[in-house]
Amino acid sequence: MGRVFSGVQPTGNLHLGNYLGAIKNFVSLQNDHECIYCVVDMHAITVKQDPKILKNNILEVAAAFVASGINPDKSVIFVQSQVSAHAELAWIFNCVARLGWLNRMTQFKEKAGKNRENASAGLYTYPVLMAADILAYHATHVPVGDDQRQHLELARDIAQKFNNDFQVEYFPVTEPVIMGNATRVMSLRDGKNKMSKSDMSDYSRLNLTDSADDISNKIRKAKTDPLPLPDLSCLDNEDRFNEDIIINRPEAVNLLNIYSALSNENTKTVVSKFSEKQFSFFKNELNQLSVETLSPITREMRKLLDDRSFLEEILNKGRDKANSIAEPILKEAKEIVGFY
Ligand code: AQP
Repeated sequence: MGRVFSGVQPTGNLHLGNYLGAIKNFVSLQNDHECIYCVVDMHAITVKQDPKILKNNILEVAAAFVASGINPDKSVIFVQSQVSAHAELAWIFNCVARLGWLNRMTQFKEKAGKNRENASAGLYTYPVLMAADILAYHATHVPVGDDQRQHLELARDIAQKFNNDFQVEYFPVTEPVIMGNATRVMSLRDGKNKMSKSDMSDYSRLNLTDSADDISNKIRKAKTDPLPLPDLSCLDNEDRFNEDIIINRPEAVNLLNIYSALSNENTKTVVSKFSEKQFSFFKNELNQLSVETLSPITREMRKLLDDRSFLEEILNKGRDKANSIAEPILKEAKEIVGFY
């Protein structure tokens, strides 16, 4: 595997979905790859942010990276807006990407909602900036949650069209790395909706800043259905949840997937462990496991946020390293385009 790049937006309320779908995988990849992890603040301002809160949220994402186990001596950790190659390459890619491609992006449609005319132009071109983030480092692999799959396909299209338009083999075609049993963690209040930072209900998600009591309350109140936990007949030939249970018991599937991702046990093992048990029993076990996993991260994040100078040092070092990789790539891209 080549170079790994990924990012997290500093939009507050970092949650279990961000951890299991992305950050946990960032940690495991760093052992045998060159990894670059970014706090994508330029993406964050595609929707309105309070400047003071944004500043804090940037450090909070950096703290979450380090507290989760990303080693700043091994991996590059930096803030997107501090490396100008992202914005510069995004402009070139804005002239490569086609409007028709952007019109198909479902995340824009979801986030812009009915008030589309009022959405920022930045929200519309968000996936183009994401392509620039990745390709400014010639990254070949991008660990993300399942919701980012379509954006990564667009990054591939942009790389291919750039190469075709200018008759070069310059930008690599990036592979998404969507791994683990929680590639799409769903809301604790509604198993059909993604767990998300912007959900109005704090009970919909486990935040990385939650106390053990918060976690217990949220898991106790998590939506379930009246049946006991399913037996092994809910799995298909490949030991994955079958269509029927995914459609009819999304909350049970979600909680079992979360347990499986936290315990690093496969779906079959987890389903047999809780087969036909009551949710009250299962929720106690899930609570214990969630607290065991999240509390040390929360504690470490608090410690890091109390000594901001340590985090700032990591981000400064990361910015310089990121610049040293991206600058020559941007320079060559400009030459290919014909800039003087
Ligand atoms: N529910 C999720 N399950 C699995 N992975 C998830 N990710 C986000 N939500 C889930 C992954 O986390 C990484 C960072 O996400 P992001 O901060 O860049 O933006 P997002 O995907 O828009 O996150 P949210 O929480 O859903 O925020 P809002 O509410 O603002 O839309 C990405 O790799 C993402 O796939």
